[in-house]
Amino acid sequence: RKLKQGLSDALLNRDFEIHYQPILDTSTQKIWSFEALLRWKFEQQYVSPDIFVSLAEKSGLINELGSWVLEQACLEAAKWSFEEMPSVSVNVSALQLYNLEFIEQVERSLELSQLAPARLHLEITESVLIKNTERVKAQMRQLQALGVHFAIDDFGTGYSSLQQLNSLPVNFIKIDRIFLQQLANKQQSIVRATKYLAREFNYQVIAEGVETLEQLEILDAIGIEYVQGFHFSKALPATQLQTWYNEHL
Ligand code: G
Ligand code: G
Ligand code: MN
Ligand code: NA
Repeated sequence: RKLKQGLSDALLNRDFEIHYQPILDTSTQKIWSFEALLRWKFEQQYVSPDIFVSLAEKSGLINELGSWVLEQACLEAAKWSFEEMPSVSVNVSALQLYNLEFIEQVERSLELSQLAPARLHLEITESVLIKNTERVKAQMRQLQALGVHFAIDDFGTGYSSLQQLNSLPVNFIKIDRIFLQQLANKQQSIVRATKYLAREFNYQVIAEGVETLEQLEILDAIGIEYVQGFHFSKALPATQLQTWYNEHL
């Protein structure tokens, strides 16, 4: 209960920070996107987003929180001056997509920030498509018509992923990092199969959780387009992105 009150207060005071983790283009090794990852400190300690995001979902705060993240991430991304013009990848909870105001929230963030819509990528999980499937897909198509891109996050860990694969209104598939742990044992079949299916259905693939050069080389050989992970960088405060960029790229 204390945590919930803290979260509610933090929302009033906009007492959150967004950190950004780079996603690179495998073939050029240049920056392609930054994933926005929310950070919240409660009583001097960082609380894991897994915990406070699900708390926000249960207590009805997720729309306000999600809307703030979206707006803030667009505003920050619009100020970036890296030559590649990276996109910003924002995690969106299923409950946000079920909200009828979601499209307006996205439009408002784009307008306010003047960010090119194609530079906004929304990461959703497969669970989004369990409920209200047709309405949610229609909403996603409407946003795609504006130029916004979608990625399926944590791919392979949810339900019915393969069955739905050919009808998802998404541009990218993000392979969950659990499948990268097996790369080292040379058991690459899940990543290879995902890449194969993605090619059939015209999706590009992002691998998250890349921690070693060996993993990177295997993913490159398989033809995975984009890579993210501690091998490159953890999520960094917005103020440290330029320094990281200057030192690493
Ligand atoms: O950095 P990491 O511990 O930051 O993130 C843990 C989990 O929290 C991930 O699954 C990530 O998708 C989720 N998460 C981080 N930021 C956000 C956010 O702004 N919105 C939502 N819905 N989830 C987020
Ligand atoms: O579910 P989502 O993809 O949104 O989660 C992002 C989460 O993955 C964040 O908690 C982030 O800190 C974490 N993460 C990013 N790169 C790596 C990595 O290379 N290794 C591990 N173990 N976690 C990572
Ligand atoms: Mn994500
Ligand atoms: Na993920």
